[in-house]
Amino acid sequence: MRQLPRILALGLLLLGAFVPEARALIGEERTHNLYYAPTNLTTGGEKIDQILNFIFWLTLAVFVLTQGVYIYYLVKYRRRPGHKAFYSHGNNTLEFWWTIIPTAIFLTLAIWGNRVWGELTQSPIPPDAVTVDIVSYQYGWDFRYPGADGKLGESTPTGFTVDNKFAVNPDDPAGKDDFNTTELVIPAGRTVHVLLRSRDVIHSFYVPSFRLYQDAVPGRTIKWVHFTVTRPAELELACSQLCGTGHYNMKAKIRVLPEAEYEKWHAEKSQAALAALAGS
Ligand SMILES: [Cu+2]
Repeated sequence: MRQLPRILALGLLLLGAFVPEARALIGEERTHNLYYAPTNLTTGGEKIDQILNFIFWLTLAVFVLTQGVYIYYLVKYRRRPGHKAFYSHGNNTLEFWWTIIPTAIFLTLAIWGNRVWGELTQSPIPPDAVTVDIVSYQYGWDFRYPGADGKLGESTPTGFTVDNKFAVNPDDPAGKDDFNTTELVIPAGRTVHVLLRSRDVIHSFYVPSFRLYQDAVPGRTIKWVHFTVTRPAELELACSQLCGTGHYNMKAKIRVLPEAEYEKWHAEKSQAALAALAGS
């Protein structure tokens, strides 16, 4: 009986291979591009897709080329009566080129990838960006937003407690109107800057539709992740580092709203935070 969940999961997978309706039970169907990744939703994600697509076509070309040459010679030098085997000692010119060309290709990919990473993470963050403080833990996510003042209260990468789950400085006035949520709500068309922390072990902020993958490391605040989502969407944030027994269930909702709707949501939330403060 302990095997039952596994048997069920395997049955679902097999069913999914043949019955399209059953695929919905497993997850979102991914048929949008070469890698079966979900549709890209960020401005920066296009650059990541360019690299992935280039690698795909390059790999395909190399595969066809090498296998073609291999099969050609396999047939050409097959065993036949009257043809003697010839022993080759190698060819230095060929050795040279098939070392130089792959080296150049790998260097190009490394430099290109590094540049894109730099562009996406080191580019200046616009002043009107929405900042969200994200704290990961075994097994969930907490989100903290600045209130009406647009400023998050001071926090530290360590010092989390049961009562202070964002490790904030309680004396910082900027933090008085901040509010928390358990879902990530962000506007479309405006830059979002996320601060990533972890309360316990390494977790990972992974949103395939954003082409974004960044670890949250205990004792650090990761400050370089920022992105702009192109249109409203309902997505899921899933932890992508095996962080313990509850890892499979470490997820949170992501709601990307039209900007006006986001503004309304934010105003309501910060007013409620202020009202709670006045009441206490
Ligand atoms: Cu995790």
